[in-house]
Amino acid sequence: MSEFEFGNPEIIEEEVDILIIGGGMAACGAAYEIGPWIKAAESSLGRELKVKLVDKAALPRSGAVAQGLSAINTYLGENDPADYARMVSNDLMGITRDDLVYDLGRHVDDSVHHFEDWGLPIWKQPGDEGKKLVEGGKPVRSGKWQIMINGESYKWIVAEAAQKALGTDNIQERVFIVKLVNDKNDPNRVAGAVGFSVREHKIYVYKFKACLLVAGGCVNIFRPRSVGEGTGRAWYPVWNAGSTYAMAAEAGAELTMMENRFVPARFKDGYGPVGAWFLLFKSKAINAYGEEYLSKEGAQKLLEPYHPYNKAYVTPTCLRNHVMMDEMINGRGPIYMDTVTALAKLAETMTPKEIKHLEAEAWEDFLDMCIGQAGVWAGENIEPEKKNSELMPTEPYLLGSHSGCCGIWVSGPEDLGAPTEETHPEKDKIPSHLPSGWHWGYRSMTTVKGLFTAGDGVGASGHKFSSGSHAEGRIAAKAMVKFAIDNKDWTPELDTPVEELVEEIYKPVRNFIEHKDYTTAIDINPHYITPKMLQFRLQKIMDEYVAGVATWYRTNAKMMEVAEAKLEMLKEDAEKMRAKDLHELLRAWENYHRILAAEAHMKHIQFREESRYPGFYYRMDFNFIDDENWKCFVNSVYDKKTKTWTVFKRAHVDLVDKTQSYNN
Ligand code: SFD
Ligand code: AMP
Repeated sequence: MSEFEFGNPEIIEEEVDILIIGGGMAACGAAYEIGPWIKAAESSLGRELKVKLVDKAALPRSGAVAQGLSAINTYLGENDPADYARMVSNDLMGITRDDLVYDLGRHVDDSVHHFEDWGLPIWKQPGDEGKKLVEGGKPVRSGKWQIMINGESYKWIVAEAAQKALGTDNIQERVFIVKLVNDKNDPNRVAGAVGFSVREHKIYVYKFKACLLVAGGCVNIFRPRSVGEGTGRAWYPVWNAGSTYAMAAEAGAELTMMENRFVPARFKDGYGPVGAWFLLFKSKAINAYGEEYLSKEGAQKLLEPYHPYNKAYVTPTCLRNHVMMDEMINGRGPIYMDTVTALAKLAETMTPKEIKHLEAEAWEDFLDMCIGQAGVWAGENIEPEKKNSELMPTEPYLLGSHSGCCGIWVSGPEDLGAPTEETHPEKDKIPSHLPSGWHWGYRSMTTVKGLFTAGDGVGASGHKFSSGSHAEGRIAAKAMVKFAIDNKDWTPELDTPVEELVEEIYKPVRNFIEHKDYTTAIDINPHYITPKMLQFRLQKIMDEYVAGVATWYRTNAKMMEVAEAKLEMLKEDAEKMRAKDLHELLRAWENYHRILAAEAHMKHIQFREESRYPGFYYRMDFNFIDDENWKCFVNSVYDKKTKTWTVFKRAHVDLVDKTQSYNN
């Protein structure tokens, strides 16, 4: 018997000025920045600003930072934001928005200073312990951009500041937003959002002037390496279900670079991140024969064709994978992180006490952010100072904040982006849609009026990480407050009646109630499919045809034709997903979002007839980089009425001079 048999959901309607969808790093940044405006807006509005933050989980442990982190990957310190823009561009193979990246680079440190003020322990150099960053305390840098933290409680700390700024009454936890609703009088504007409680029988209908959609990236559209007993393990969080991309697309927002994905090299089976090992412990990856494959002559040959994108000191992330995969495919695997040599080398100049501390740090790196990896070490009797650990490229993830750049096309800062003779000697060649850079509206606003995004939502940038996502949330928040004040006399009207929206959300419930008695086995029914089974089908299609691990990340036009046909059938069957309880309703809607995000990913890969990111994916029918035709953004717009995608090119321009040599 299902709990849904006891009646229809209660409907709660609320009108606010600003709705924040998500409770992760970007959302917390936005909440922190908006908080003081609740009262301050009174002078221009004649009343308080109404703001609501809705998160599908609980703020202190939601989003990608839920488990904590052991490093802040973006802290500029003494570095130049222009150099940061160069690094991001180089790592993402030349196609990024310099205006967005530079703008973030010049603002991100302020968020980190706040984290420290709020209580986040940031490692300091000997002699500077107890001295804050703003007081000149020198952080322990693992790399040029990264600093080390004791970050198990990172999200708690950041969430607490957000709660304090916004007020807990303005935060609604455990509400999953299903879709945005366009405005009745202007289809290119958002007016509302609908969702449901994952704990109670309640549907929430929000109306607003502006909305920040920051529901993270997309995980689990590809069959993960962890199956069977390991199902549910992933590197990026499985609760990032593509909601940002899917809801934005359905509302009509232009997406960008959805072909991009991140395939991280990770510690095998536990998905432990590698950054601290490579950067802090100075460890090397080796093949089965003990060779440092990345510095072999063969590797240099492999990388030669990509020279324009391999001119920085650090080989781009995808190209590092490219070399690693070549080793594995050609029988020189397994690949190992040589923890033994790295720790021994560091220990050479240490006292026994310092060595013990070092070994503890090796464990803490995982205990702070990826406990499962510490579990694998314990379970497999791995002591990193005695035994090396295997590395493996994972299944693909869609994200815009880490080492990937898919997402939504947003308006950039006003004061950057208009190319001048100085920033761009070939100014005349800049296409006409860029006369004033990429600024067409309020900062961080998408191409849909009133819809803003940040963090994983913003495409064509990347390498923002936790700190950058927080800073981007703050940047968007300022613009949204301005937008809400500028539009104070505008009243949102939903283009769809509330009853229709409620019926749509509860369709999986109706599917279940109507057909459940047809069978004696609750999961087997010709009239419905469980969300779990549907997810397996999506993962199989993407894995086998759209360059998942099954084909070593390789695909071609013909394979994607098959994928397209299968996805069409999957979408038909998705209409028949069942929800026997609120948990399955959540899973059903996450799947709808995943399917749309997956479809966008595939459409973009189909469109881009080259292999821009070797090591992330290969179009085997165009297995090269073609700058002449494809050094451009690939953008797309989804039409929710016809359910079709229009994919197109947008010109790319370097606003920061990339010809300078730099050392990242
Ligand atoms: O080690 C809905 N990240 C790292 N960043 C760093 O700075 N240092 C590191 O060390 C990093 N590493 C790392 C990282 C992430 C993970 C998982 C691991 C290791 C294991 C990356 C950052 O965490 C990441 O860049 C930011 O968190 C991105 O921020 P944002 O705000 O874009 O996404 P989010 O934090 O995941 O938040 C999403 C929120 O949305 C909610 N949500 N709410 C309502 N309705 C819906 N439909 C919703 N769908 C989602 C979620 O609950 C959440 O609150 S390392 O690998 O390099
Ligand atoms: P990861 O742990 O792989 O998510 O990486 C954390 C940070 O370290 C990111 O800023 C990465 O770009 C960087 N990083 C990871 N591996 C390497 C490497 N081999 N060389 C240089 N930077 C790296």
